[in-house]
Amino acid sequence: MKLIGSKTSPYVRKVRVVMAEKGIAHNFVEENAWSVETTVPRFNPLNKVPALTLEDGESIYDSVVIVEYLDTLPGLRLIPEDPRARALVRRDEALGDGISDAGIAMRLESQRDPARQDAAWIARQKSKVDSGINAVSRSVAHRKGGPMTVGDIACACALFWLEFRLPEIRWRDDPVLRAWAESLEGRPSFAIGPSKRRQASTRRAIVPGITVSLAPTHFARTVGDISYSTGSDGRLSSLAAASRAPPWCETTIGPFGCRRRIHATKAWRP
Ligand SMILES: N[C@@H](CCC(=O)N[C@@H](CS)C(=O)NCC(=O)O)C(=O)O
Repeated sequence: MKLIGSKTSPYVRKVRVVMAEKGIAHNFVEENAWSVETTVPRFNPLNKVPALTLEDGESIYDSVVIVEYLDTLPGLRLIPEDPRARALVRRDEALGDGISDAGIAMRLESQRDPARQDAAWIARQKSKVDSGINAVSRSVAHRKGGPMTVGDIACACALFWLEFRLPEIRWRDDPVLRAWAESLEGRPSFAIGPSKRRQASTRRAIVPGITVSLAPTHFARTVGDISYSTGSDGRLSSLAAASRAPPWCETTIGPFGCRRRIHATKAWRP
């Protein structure tokens, strides 16, 4: 099997976590649906990732369809058989995917030229993200543990994506979500994709002159109290230090794919 996707997509990450949990051997083909040279339409006419090619060459797409298929293969079951329990797990999967949909819509809109941005549209998507996060918290609190499901995986991938791309949405302030997220992050299957745990390995130094190096595919990070993100053109799009405005920072950002540096011009005191 061949999984076509990007390392930063929450939907792709959901599929990768399921594959890791079930021990399904596959090749991961890294592709960016937004690149002019993308090959994704060969596997999904909608030019979206993930897509999965099966042994006979047939492609299936949409993470929901892929995950449902994968769960029929041998290994840990992540979607229950019982119709009601199944519906609740699929609902939570839809919740996680819906948070990702709204978060991505918010981010795409806020990356447009400021004069062309629609603030009402961004606010509408933000309200879906906020109420979605509250619903995840309620679902986790209601279930009080139990086996991990595709619902947990979808919600966790959405929230980790938010932390990666929109770090100002501080869902970890909710103790229920924090404990749940930490228990999932501890699983080897979640070691793939962007996460707080991986940030430590990309950190070079956090000193008054802040220097941060990024893996090529990572263009948003929170390191210590510093949150920053860059657009796909590699230019800095946001930078924040805790509740403090960032005028003390000067940035030198290399071209996309290169090491980027964020350099403070003055000593930074929290
Ligand atoms: N419902 C789809 C959503 C897939 C999706 O939107 N993927 C994004 C990557 S995060 C993408 O490929 N976007 C490209 C585009 O919308 O043109 C799924 O669950 O697979």
